[in-house]
Amino acid sequence: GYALWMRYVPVEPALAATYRAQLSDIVAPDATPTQRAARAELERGLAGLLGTAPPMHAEATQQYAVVLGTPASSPLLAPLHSEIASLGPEGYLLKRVQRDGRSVLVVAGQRDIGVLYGVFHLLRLLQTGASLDALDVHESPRVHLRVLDHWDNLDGHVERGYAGRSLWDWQSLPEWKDPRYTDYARANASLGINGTVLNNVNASAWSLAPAYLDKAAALAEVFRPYGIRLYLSARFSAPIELGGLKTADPLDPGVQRWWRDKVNEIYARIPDFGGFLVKANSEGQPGPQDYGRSHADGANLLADALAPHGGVVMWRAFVYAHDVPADRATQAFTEFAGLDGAFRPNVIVQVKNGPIDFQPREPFHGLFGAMPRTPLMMEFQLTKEYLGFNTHLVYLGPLFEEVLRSDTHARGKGSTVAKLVDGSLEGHTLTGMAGVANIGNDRTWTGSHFDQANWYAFGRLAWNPHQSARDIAADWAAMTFSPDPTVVQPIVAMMMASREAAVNYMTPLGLHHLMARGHHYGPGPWVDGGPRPDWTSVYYHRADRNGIGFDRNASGSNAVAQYAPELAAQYGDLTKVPEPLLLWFHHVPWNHRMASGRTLWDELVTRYSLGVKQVQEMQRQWSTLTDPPEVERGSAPLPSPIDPQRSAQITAFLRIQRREAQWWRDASIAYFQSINDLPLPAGEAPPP
Ligand code: GCW
Repeated sequence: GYALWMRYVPVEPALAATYRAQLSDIVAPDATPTQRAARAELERGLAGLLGTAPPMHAEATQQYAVVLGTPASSPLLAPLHSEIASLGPEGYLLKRVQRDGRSVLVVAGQRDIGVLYGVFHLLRLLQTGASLDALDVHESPRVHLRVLDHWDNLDGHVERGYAGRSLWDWQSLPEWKDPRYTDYARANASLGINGTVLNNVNASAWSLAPAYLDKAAALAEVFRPYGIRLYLSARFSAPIELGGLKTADPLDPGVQRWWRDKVNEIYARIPDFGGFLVKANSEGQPGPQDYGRSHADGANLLADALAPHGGVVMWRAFVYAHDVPADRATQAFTEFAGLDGAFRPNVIVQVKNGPIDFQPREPFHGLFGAMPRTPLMMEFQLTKEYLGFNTHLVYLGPLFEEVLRSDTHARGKGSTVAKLVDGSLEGHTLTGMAGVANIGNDRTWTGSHFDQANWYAFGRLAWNPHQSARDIAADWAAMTFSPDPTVVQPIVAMMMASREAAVNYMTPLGLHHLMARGHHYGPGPWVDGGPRPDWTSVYYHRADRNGIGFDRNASGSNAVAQYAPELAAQYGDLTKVPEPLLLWFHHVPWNHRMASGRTLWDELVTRYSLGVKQVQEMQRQWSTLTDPPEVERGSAPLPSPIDPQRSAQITAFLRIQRREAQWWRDASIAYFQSINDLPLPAGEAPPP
């Protein structure tokens, strides 16, 4: 699993012959580190896919069939100058052109990084068995900051990480640059990810100390040729902890000077440093409110220090109070919406996809659409904190797609979250998407083979948030396992059903945060004697003898008012709210009639059981690949298209998921039954 989706295994012989003829003799510059990275990737890819890499030349030859480069690096591309310039600094084209009476394949960008992206695109076409006959691809990213957020601590522990320890070996840096850092950069560049935040948002001030900046600078050197800028999470109180100041008040001139000096110190080591990510006044983290100042005051302090260098501040809107909130789902909106327009131009507010916390299903966050003058950046979580960690197969593509396609109605119908994130709705040029990384030092990188797909899907959607999760899954499956449709189809079917399965066996019909307290693995819908009422699931599901669900209407917390009027009307109306969000917005009697004709209670039980069945179906689909049926009586079984190493882990993990889906169903049903005393619908097995 180490090679991720960049396996470059031999393509089928007839196709290889066609590709070999089309890709013979390549002209590619090799003067800069990025040019060399593009060349090396192409050589490596073609050697693997086609058996041998065609000859590569720095200058044009008689017989060249492929040209890589920019108008500046290759005179052969000068005629395409304006077409290439229109693609922007990170864009590329893959195109057939006529040169000297023959057809030549061009992989070109305005800058070297575009060419590297183009090479990865070309390799993807080969890996998925696509035709190169009439290529005419023009690509540029729709989103500028495409960033992985690592929640990695300096001691190597990854908060909410299920893939081993941190990839960054702080102890041996800066002297030792593990080759794995380069593979990490290759994987990200293959998707167009162009930024990485090295350290946890629950940040240690020490990550800004000189010794750690030297280590970070060494990583930045590895990442630079791959177009990846480095960012750091900044602890708001660092001026006190590192600088010995008495305060971190953003309006204090001494504090302002400290941050300016610190930022200068960083840029002296890392000239292309991206900027800071900040979690402030949330879950005990220090912040501007400690001094009676606002989030805008705090963000602007850092933004002013970064502005002369072109750096940005990604200021998180995830704020979770010390005291017990009336409705946790409303807090970020309450604190941030009124600050619209108060942030410096180099601040982007980073908002989680939903108003609670990365649940299997949430409505989109009400801040999307409510702060038109402020660039908002999407934060998705790739590490599956609330979705079964690394053992449950849950492809997050459909979750991301559902959020991005949600209509905020901010500027009338069709104002999707994707259009806010790509800046097109409000005309913002500072745009971004962050994914909380699921990466560690596990051999598979992500703790399981299928979790690689979540890294992959995030990267592809950050490049273009309008893409389809299914298409992305198909590419991933072809590159990771085999382009053979008989392999891709069942894998894509498993992936596409997997998120809904998890919603069903964990939190159906708009339920949320029913996971066991603290670690968030497995069911815990009951009161568990925790220190705060909002740290137990009963705060969220509010089940009693009569009904279940969180009333977020005017009669309750009125969270619906944080959405556009059309949506507030829909979500607030029991007859119009989409059933998948029913119990998110309403407290509903157990005997409420659902669209299926069942009562709410019967529907809930049915959903829990359906989740288990969906996992069984995933197991069945997987087994068709690992135990292909005997062709006819007496004949030997066909060889499995999946190698035994990967198939063994996937099979075992599916077995765990099947058992734990059952655990979720049984525990949840038993618990709710203890409250409502209702019988199970006919045919439903009672929990043991
Ligand atoms: O989901 C919660 C996690 C915390 C995390 C926090 C956040 C980094 O349980 O571990 O802290 O969100 O997003 O800040």
